[in-house]
Parts: sequence; structure tokens; C-alpha cells
Amino acid sequence: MTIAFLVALALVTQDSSLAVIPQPVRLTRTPGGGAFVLRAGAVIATDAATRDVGYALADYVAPATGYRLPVRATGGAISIRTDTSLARLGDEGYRLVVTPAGVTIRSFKPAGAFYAVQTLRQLLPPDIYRQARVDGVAWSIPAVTIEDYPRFAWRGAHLDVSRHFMPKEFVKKYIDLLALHKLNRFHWHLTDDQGWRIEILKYPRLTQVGAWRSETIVGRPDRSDSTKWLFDGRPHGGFYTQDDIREVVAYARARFVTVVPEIEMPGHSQAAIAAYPELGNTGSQIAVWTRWGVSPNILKPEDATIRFYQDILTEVMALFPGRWIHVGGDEADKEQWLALRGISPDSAAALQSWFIGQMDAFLTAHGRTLVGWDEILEGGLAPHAVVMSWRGTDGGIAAAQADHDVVMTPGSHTYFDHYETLDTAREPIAIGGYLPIDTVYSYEPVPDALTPAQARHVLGAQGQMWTEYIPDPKQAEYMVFPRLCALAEVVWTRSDRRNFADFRARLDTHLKRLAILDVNYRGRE
Ligand code: TNX
Repeated sequence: MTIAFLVALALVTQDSSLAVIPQPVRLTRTPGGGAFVLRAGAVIATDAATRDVGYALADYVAPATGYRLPVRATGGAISIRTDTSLARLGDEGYRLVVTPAGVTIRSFKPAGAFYAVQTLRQLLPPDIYRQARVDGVAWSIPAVTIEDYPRFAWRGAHLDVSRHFMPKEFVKKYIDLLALHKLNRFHWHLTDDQGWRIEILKYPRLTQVGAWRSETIVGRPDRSDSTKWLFDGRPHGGFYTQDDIREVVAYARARFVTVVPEIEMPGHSQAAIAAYPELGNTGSQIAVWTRWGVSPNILKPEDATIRFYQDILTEVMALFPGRWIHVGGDEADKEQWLALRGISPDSAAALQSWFIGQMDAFLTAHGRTLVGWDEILEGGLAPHAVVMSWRGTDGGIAAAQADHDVVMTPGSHTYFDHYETLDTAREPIAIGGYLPIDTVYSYEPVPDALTPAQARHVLGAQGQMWTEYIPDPKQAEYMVFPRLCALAEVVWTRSDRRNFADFRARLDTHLKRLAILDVNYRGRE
């Protein structure tokens, strides 16, 4: 390679004005094409279907530019419309053409137009993300033609708000960041042993009692020696009212994000049992858990428990209009079933399968689809269940081979609670593991073992943010970013368009955007 070629390559990859993440399917810069400069008074013209997307664009650019761009039905330098001839780009695809005269966005469905707007924001200078007016910036957008659509339908990010409660305002910021990266599923882990975070009107003690724990274990102690455990002595808790939930769901919907609520059962349920001891196997009053791990307290496998949880799901379905309801199913310690309820080890897996099967039938009857962690395969998979494969990829492979949809969530590539470096002494304490960003980036969601027909069951992939060691939003941002940027490219961009070195170069510019958005991302070594 000649020096001139290398210089040219460097200029291309460092062209920060085209630092779009995730990388579009087709992007051509018009040679000598100049740029469109956004000025006060530019009109955004939309059809009825994309009117809200037009308003979203106007809202996005208003703070930094100081321009309140009008949204109208006709005319205008910025044109946004749906176009039935673009069905080939799918429900989330778009075509974006920028010339010095204007911006044209066309898509089959409004979601595609929304993603075109996200791309447009990234073609503007990073200052466009400021929340106050920035003077002296030319709001210029390079002349380009882009055709773009996602590789996967499920492009998710998860957030555990049970181990540490995260305020509603942060949840909304998280959803904004998902939308910025063209992610479309927010998996909200709302219940666990350490806290119940969603108001259920029929069972008020779930939050009155279950949303609070007396204290929290300090650090990462030796599990085998409880005499050395330290607790902080400070109560921790919080929950979302049903009005809060509706607000978050509407916020997500406006950003084309479907919220997938998770209500854990039959394990990871100690907070619920603390609130209603009759849900447990011992009948005795227990406390919301104050440490981490797999709790021995599991729901009692009886019809009354099924009815109780179906009542909960009835309220959950009324709050979350999306198709998917996650019922957990992971790490259910069956010891109490064996010791206290006389269940044989052979029937324990079948009993968990019965429990999840009752929920599957109930959700299916209400037009919804059950999602569960890969343990729901044990003892037989419920007929309509979608599997999240977290203990590696075997569960996902087995489910897809059995004609079930799967979402790939393997700890090896998608667990953002793991350390990002081996030099852990210089990091805030984390649960363990090692997941550098290039490993995230290299992830291929479709396992080799699947035939093309089975591969179609892989809906996509998702990043996990478990919060045992994540006390607050700033630490969550530190763990999630920029690894989620890499995962966004895994699920959006075709594998032949993925290149880690090129991603790293674009990430330099992208991190400026995240900094302006007050995202506490983890910087480079
Ligand atoms: C396992 S992943 C769990 C979570 C923990 C996580 C920590 C899964 C389905 N269950 O309860 O928070 O490990 O990495």
C-alpha cells in the first residue's frame, strides 16, 4: 500500500461528518455534492403518517439551533413521506437523500422515517445534541444518498431496576439512547428478589412491602463465609406507579421502542413472597433480600399462585400494549419444592414447565407472547414461548430447532455487567467476567448450527444491564456505553458491512455526541 493510499484511507475513515452508528447498508457521499445547510424557517413537509416524525425532527433540532422549524403538509426543504414503492426496504427501512437544495426522506412505514431522522441527526455536527443554543455553528449536512434497513427485528437493551432502583427520568434517557442507536426493544426487568418495582393495584403490598429492602450487602464477599459479610445499613427502594409506567410506555412508543416488561417467576421472587408470604412454600414472613445470588425462596407451585400471578399479568397487559411479556423463569432453585412439598427431583423440572405453561396459555389467550430465559426449555418448552438464550447459545439453538423464536442474549457477548478490561483493580467493582468492546462487536447472532429456515427464528439480540453492582444511572451508563454502540451495529448492520477498525474511527465522533448528551461512557485505556 502506498502512503498516498493510506492517507486517503485515513481521510475517508476519519470523515467525522459521516460517522453514522450503526453503519447504514448503503451510503454514498455525492462527489463534489456540497451540503444542505439548515437555516431558520426551513419547512418540514410530511404526509399524515409521518407527521409525528416531522415534529420529532423539529423538536430534536430546536434547542441547539434555536430554530423552531414549522411542520406542514406541502412545500419545504425537508420532505418526509411514506412511499409504498419502498416496501422492499421493510417496515423500518428508509431512503435519505441530501442535496444542497434539501433533504428527502422516504420510507414504507413511519418507523423507517424515524430512523432516517436519527441518521440525519448524526450527519449534523455533534453540537446538534446540545440542549441550549449553540452560536457560530454551520448546521450543515453533507450531500449523501442512503438506503438503509435493519438486519434483525429484535434490537434490544435490558435494564434491571430491581437490584438498584433507577429513576423514571433515567429510564426515559435510556430509551432516548436506544432510539439514537436504532434499537427498538426495551426489556424492563421490573421484579426480582431484591425489589418489586411496578405498582399492582390488586396487590398493593407488592410495592408497599416488596419495593423496599432494609439494607444492601457491601462489595463482592466470599459466598462461603457469611461471618465476613458487611451490609450498608441503609434502606433502598422505589417503584413506578401505573401512571409512571404509562408515561414511560408512551415515551418509548413515540420513539418506536416497544417496552417488554419482565415479571419474574417462579424463582427470583423473594420480594413478592416478602409482601405476600402465602406465595411462598414455608408460609413464614421473610424479608426482601439484601444480598445477591440465587435465593432459595421460590413461589409455591399451586393453582392459587397461578391465579395471583395471572391477576398481576392482567394489570401488566393493560399497561404494556406490546406483544411480548417476559416471565423470567431463570435460576429457579427447586430445593423448597423437593424438601417442603414432596416433589421428586424428576418432577421438579416438569412442575416449572407446568407453571410457565399456565402463563403461556393465559398470555396467548390474550393475544400476547410469552418470553422467558432459556431455563424454560427444561421440562419442556411452552407451546408459544420465545426463548432468551443467556447461558451461551445452546438454548437458543435448541429453541430455534424446535421452531420457536429466540432472542440471543449470551453472557459471553451481551452482558454489560462484566468488566471491560482485565485490569480490574483500576475499575469500579463489577460482578466479574470480561467483555471488551471488540468481542461485543464480533458477535454473530445466528449460530452456525442452524439451517437457513431455523435461522429465521433468531429475532435478534439484546444487551443486558444487571445492576447488583451498579448503584446508580451514572454507573449504568459507564457499563453500557460504548459497548451498546457496538451491539447496535451487530443487530442493525449486515455482517459484510461490519468492520471494527472503521467502527472505532466512527466511534470517536460518536463519543462526542454521547458526551454532549451527558452519557458517562467508559473512555479508552
Ligand atoms: C444471572 S441472566 C441472572 C441475573 C443476574 C445475572 C448477573 C439471568 C437470566 N439471571 O439474575 O443478575 O446473572 O450477571
